[in-house]
Amino acid sequence: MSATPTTPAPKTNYIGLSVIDYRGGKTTLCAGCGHNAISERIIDAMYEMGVQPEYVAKLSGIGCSSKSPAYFLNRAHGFNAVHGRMPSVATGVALANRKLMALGISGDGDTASIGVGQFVHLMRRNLPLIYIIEDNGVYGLTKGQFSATADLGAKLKTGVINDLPAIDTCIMAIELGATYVARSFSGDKRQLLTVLKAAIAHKGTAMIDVISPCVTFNDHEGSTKSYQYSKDHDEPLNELGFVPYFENIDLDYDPGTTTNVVMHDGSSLRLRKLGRDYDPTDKLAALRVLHEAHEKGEMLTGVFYVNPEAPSFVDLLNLVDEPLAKLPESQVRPPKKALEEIMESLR
Ligand SMILES: Cc1ncc(C[n+]2csc(CCOP(=O)(O)OP(=O)(O)O)c2C)c(N)n1
Ligand code: SF4
Ligand SMILES: [Mg+2]
Repeated sequence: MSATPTTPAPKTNYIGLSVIDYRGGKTTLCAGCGHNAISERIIDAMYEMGVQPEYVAKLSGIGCSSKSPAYFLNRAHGFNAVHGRMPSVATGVALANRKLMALGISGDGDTASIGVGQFVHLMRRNLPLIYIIEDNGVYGLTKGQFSATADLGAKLKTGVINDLPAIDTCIMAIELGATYVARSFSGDKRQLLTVLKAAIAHKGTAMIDVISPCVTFNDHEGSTKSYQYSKDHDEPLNELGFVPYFENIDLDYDPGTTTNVVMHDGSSLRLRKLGRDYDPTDKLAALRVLHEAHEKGEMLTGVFYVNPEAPSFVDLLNLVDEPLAKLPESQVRPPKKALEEIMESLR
């Protein structure tokens, strides 16, 4: 009698889930859009880090990029907000339920054009939030106009030249107070995955600008956000390695060539030097390398700045551990007597 063939059990992660548990709906974005590759890496990072999908809140604005949370983590919470206004919704979510991991997905238009005011104030607060910009230099959803991250001199398919300097969202985020700031490329699987895993281990604002080519409107010659241009100009600042806290593998590293940053949850982010001496905890050095890269025309990628010790907005507000959303009315509403006293004091 022949044995009945059995299907091998799916591989599972640290919390016993398979990668299927992290997937989302079928993408409706263009085939080859960089945003799809970022969704894939988010799925991989959440799976490898053993994040419980039901404890993630996906927040976004408007744009092709902001649609993409529908294509990963089906089991998570989701809120597709108004164009450029995701930061205020994310702030509400992160404060109302600090047990959720807040994951914001935005576009370069959503962040650096219409949303720049909200972005600026979000970065000042060090809210526990992973903020990803899927950066293609154009408004993909409305047919490819330049956004504020488009480089000076970049050319549209129609021949229109961008005559304004670009906003560098990493420089802004570092300057304003974000405590984990990185840039990556949707075409660099390994680097992007590591950047995302370390962001998951970080406790304040992790701002990641991911160059993500728009194959339909900004992938031609003359574009500085195309696949070819990004491949030709990608200059990694450091080679990244990451050891999550639950693996507890004491991999050897040479402190002469590698900087080890212990993240808040005990994970290790290892940054191996590539040619230059660089301290990722030095804010001024981070700003300097980014400005220098602009002068040289390099697309510098890697983790530029990390400060795992800074108090987060939740620490600053001294919030209770219990999610505010779950506290009974008796605990969130001042008693009648307190209100009467306030009224009395205003007489
Ligand atoms: C208040 C408001 N203004 C303008 C629009 C039109 N609009 C929709 S998406 C978008 C730009 C999206 O660009 P980006 O954030 O870079 O996302 P991408 O589509 O490139 O991923 C604009 C201007 C809108 N939806 N709401
Ligand atoms: S229009 Fe551009 S950004 Fe939008 S889905 Fe297509 S390739 Fe992606
Ligand atoms: Mg865009």
